[in-house]
Amino acid sequence: WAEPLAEGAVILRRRAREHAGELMRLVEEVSARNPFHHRITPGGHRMSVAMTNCGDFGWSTDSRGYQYSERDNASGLRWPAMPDRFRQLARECADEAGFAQFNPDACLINRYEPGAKLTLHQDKDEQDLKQPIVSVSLGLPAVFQFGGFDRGDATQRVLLEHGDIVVWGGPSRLRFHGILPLKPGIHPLTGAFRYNLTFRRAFR
Ligand code: MD3
Ligand code: FE
Repeated sequence: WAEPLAEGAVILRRRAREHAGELMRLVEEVSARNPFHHRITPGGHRMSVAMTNCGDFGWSTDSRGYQYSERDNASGLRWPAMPDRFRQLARECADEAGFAQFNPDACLINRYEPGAKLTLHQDKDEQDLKQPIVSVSLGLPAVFQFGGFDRGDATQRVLLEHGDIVVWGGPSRLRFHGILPLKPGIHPLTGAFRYNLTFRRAFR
């Protein structure tokens, strides 16, 4: 069932649960070709979240900054194609949330180990900020922080659990958000990890 979180943000609780096995198998296929990697922020910090991508473009960060690129700088290889099942699920969920014709060209895959976190940030490296982002959470639960339009604004906390899908669009697209340090645990499908897939339209 769809619950609004804020204007433009809809949570589809457990929406991906029945697809989780297949999604994780595809995550394994992608990461077998372009392994998860702890990238370095422009400020010189190693990210606690390990990342890979699939699709025409992938998001990454290095000393030069944040960017979408056709190749993985770490390996020099192109990103693996976005599996049809990924694209189809992202599109269905965007439709359910009221964003028609979503056609992602990038899928960032984040892997969280115990203690891994994402500090409050905005996603604004995409060309058309009218396009939503669809996020799929798999494995261990995490506390998501959802803020306002300024870094210092109050934040709400939302638990994101295995199979939860959130569609972020409209005015919510530019809200600050982050993930608190992951609590250790064991999930039957993903073991000691949490995975998050974000489907994006990087370029018009
Ligand atoms: C709200 N990922 O990859 S997913 C990210 O769980 C990111 O890995 C988190 O933030 C994760 O950039 C959170 C939920 C999410 C994704 C994108 C958003 C929330 C968002 C974009 C705008 C507003
Ligand atoms: Fe983000």
